[in-house]
Amino acid sequence: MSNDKTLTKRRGFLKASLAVGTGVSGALTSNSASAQSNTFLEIDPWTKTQGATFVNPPYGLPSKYEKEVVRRLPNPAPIFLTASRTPIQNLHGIITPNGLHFERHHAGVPDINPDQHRLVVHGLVDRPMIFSMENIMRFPSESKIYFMECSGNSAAELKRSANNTAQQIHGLISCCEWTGVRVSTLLQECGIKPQATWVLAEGADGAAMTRSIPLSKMLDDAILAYAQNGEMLRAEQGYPLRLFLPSYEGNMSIKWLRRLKLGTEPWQTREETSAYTDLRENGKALQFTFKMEVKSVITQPSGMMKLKSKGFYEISGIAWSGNGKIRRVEVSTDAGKTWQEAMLQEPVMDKSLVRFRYPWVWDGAPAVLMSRAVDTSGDVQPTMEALIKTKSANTFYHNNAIQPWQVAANGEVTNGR
Ligand SMILES: Nc1nc2c(c(=O)[nH]1)N[C@H]1C(S)=C(S)[C@@H](COP(=O)(O)O)O[C@H]1N2
Ligand SMILES: [Mo]
Repeated sequence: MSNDKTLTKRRGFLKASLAVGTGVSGALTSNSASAQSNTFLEIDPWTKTQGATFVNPPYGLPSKYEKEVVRRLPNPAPIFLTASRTPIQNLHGIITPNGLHFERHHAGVPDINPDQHRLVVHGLVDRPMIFSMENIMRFPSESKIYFMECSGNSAAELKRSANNTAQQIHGLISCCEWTGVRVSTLLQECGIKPQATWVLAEGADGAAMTRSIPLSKMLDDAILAYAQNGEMLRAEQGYPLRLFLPSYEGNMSIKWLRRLKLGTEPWQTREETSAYTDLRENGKALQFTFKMEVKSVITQPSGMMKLKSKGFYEISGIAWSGNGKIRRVEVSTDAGKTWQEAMLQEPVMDKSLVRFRYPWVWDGAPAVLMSRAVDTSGDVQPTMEALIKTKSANTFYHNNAIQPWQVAANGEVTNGR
């Protein structure tokens, strides 16, 4: 179904809710009623005086009424506090504000003075080099909007242990405009030896996080990023320099990047042997499953929210795929029996989050809401049952299954079965 048709359908929905006097039209009626009794036009105290000037510190903060919109730990909280999650259910559009970008670090956040930071490029290159931040920032740059997802995102939902928010289940996903230098630009400066096929990337944190990356990916779209959403990286995102590998599992986008080494095969580091592998039924583990697969999640309404009354709701959420663009998102309000096409917010970009919207009139009966994304490669987001069947019951990383949200008759929304 085209977006035009979806629009026509949406108008139909609004008409329907007007006819029964609920939802949006209900809200509009109550406003005009107060206008008639003249209370609506009364002048509020904050309109009668001069407002405060520069109440915020020079670097501004969100409104004090938004203080609940923060990064949070998963529920139940783990023993080691190693990740905080993005409040996806409170965000609009596709961009994650810098203060809300999820964090995942294996040995805390190092304090690095950019004047002292160095990036070493060595191994199978013609000219091994050491770059300062000043050197790196003199190269031609680019800015691109990309999602990043931890491959452990949504893992807890494979067991469905607790009633949780979208943030606690799926909050290891963010999307920013990343600015930096193409890795290919820097590697060309050093000269790539013809035998080179793999690159080792190492971080300067206490974990010295290290991963092997195919040279072809490094020469394709990899960025040495120093800025996110218009400002220099946040310390927790890898200040002053991180590797950014669009569409690959977040783990490979090495933060606090200090070293690139070119070689002929993967180095079999800790993070590609003991972790970040996909255990199959036969006890063998798949290595190097780099790409994050096609996925979507409804963020409004979602877990632990409550629908206050019957009537119109805009179902809205985010979709993404490591294969490229999202082609279509379908929404079901009857537990997957029937599916309708959602509207995709333009621009629909490669390896970026996409916002989808679908108009819904809730009749007050229990309902199950689901979204299913399809990407331009033709991949379709699987159900949890299908995912476990094709992958394994041992699956932990790379859970891209459909998330059902149950709406109870009292309006409570849960992920629980
Ligand atoms: N040096 C270093 N890089 C790292 C990590 C780390 O612990 N140390 N964590 C990785 C993991 S598992 C993920 S999911 C992403 C998270 O990036 P973020 O904290 O900016 O969201 O960084 C990756 N890069
Ligand atoms: Mo991760």
